[in-house]
Amino acid sequence: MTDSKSDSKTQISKLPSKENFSEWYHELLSMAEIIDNRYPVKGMCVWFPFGFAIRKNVYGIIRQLLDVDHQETMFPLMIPENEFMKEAQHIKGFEEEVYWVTCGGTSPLDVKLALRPTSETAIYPMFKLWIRSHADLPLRIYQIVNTFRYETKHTRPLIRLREITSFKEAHTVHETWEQAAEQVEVAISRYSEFYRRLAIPFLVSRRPSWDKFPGADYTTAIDVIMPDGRTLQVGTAHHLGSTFAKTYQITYEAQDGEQKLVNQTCYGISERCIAALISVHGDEKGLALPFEVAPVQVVIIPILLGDKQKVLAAADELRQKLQRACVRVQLDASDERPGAKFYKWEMKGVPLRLEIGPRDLEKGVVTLARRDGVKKAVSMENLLEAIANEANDLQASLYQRAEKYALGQIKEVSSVEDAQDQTKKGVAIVPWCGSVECGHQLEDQVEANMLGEPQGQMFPEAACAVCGKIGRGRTYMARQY
Ligand code: 5CA
Ligand code: ZN
Repeated sequence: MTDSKSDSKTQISKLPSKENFSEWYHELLSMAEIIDNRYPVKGMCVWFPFGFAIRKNVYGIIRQLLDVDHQETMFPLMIPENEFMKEAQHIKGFEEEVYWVTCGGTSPLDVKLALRPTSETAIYPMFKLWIRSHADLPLRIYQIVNTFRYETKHTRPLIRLREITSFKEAHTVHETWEQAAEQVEVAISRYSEFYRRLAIPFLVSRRPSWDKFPGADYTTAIDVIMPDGRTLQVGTAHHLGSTFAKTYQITYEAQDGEQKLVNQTCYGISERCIAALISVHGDEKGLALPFEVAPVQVVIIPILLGDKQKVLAAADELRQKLQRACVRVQLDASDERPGAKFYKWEMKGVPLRLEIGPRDLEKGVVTLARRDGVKKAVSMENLLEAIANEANDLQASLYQRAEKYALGQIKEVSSVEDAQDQTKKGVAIVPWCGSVECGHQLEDQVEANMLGEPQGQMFPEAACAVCGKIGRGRTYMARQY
């Protein structure tokens, strides 16, 4: 992973075309040094330092959005079997996915310990102890931890892991069902803001009843359309009602002195958000990162002609100036040719490149190249301002390009046949009466998943694609990751 080694590697191997999305994705993860997939346990991957720096910046945004009114905390990784086995629906949903710790050294454990697949059963027994009265509510906490799921479907780095390393789970407690429902909306709006900051367009839908979180009253989900037209669920918010409150006896003393069951929500995001970031913005040259999350925001490439020392000194002065302004900047003064350097930093998704040569110096300008291809000369004097502006424009341009693609992948259809065609390349919006029976038939006949009812949209009357009943109901359908 020394510079010279990775350079020689990047020069000989070329990134596959994004048309072959799966190959492109896997190659990019290693060429851009995000994830090393060679760890010898299936579904468990290693973050390269560069990938981890992206993660740090991305999760910094999540923290910023939640810290407004949530408290960050940390619960143990292991859950005793008796607590884990209390909530029947939850057990049913997760029992095939749980890793169990059964021994301490050579002695069998009295009580088996589950590695958390998610943390309801670790957190809620403690909520029972923490919550006494209405004055303790609402309670909003979150943690960013690793969780373990023995996934049986095909595993993929960042997308379907057996060790999810970056599981952000929030858990909230409220007096009434309606307050918890409002919290689900708040969660979705925070996630929406999060994905806007990553310049990623997304869909919001209410999952059908058979696909909601085990133990939830309902689940609202955020999905991203990937480059192959399949969707990736990148966040979910669950209304848990009083299901877990009953199981774990979480009650509070209401204003009137009565003991009442609490209402709860939980919502989660994993490193799938980084899979979406990479996949939506990346291109044939590699990663393309929004300024806010790029580990290197600006790279300076000296064009070493003429008085090399003078150019280098000017480039370093520039670097210091940007560093003082808190820009994550790197000066690439290595012996590589400028072309090889461009290639290397484009692969890493660096948003802005500054080229500085003897002629630029004479004119008091630098050449600024944006990762989306826009190139211009900017004066040294206004450089900081220009960087801020170009970072904003790049953000808008990344979003526009992604949105144009996403909109092009979504189509309203009216029949099962058209839904089948459309889900081969993207997302179909299909008239659905809302019945479970028609829902199952749709999934069978279309051979795709129902993401559920689009949120925040109104549709004209149409006939259910299965039973013909007239109504305004719709469902998104897609092939899902
Ligand atoms: N306790 C709730 C809310 S935190 C929960 O576990 N919800 S979940 O099961 O829907 O997971 C939250 C999110 O984690 C999912 O929406 C999905 O984006 C992501 N996720 C789920 N399983 C995996 C996996 N095996 N690998 C990577 N990400 C995953
Ligand atoms: Zn129907």
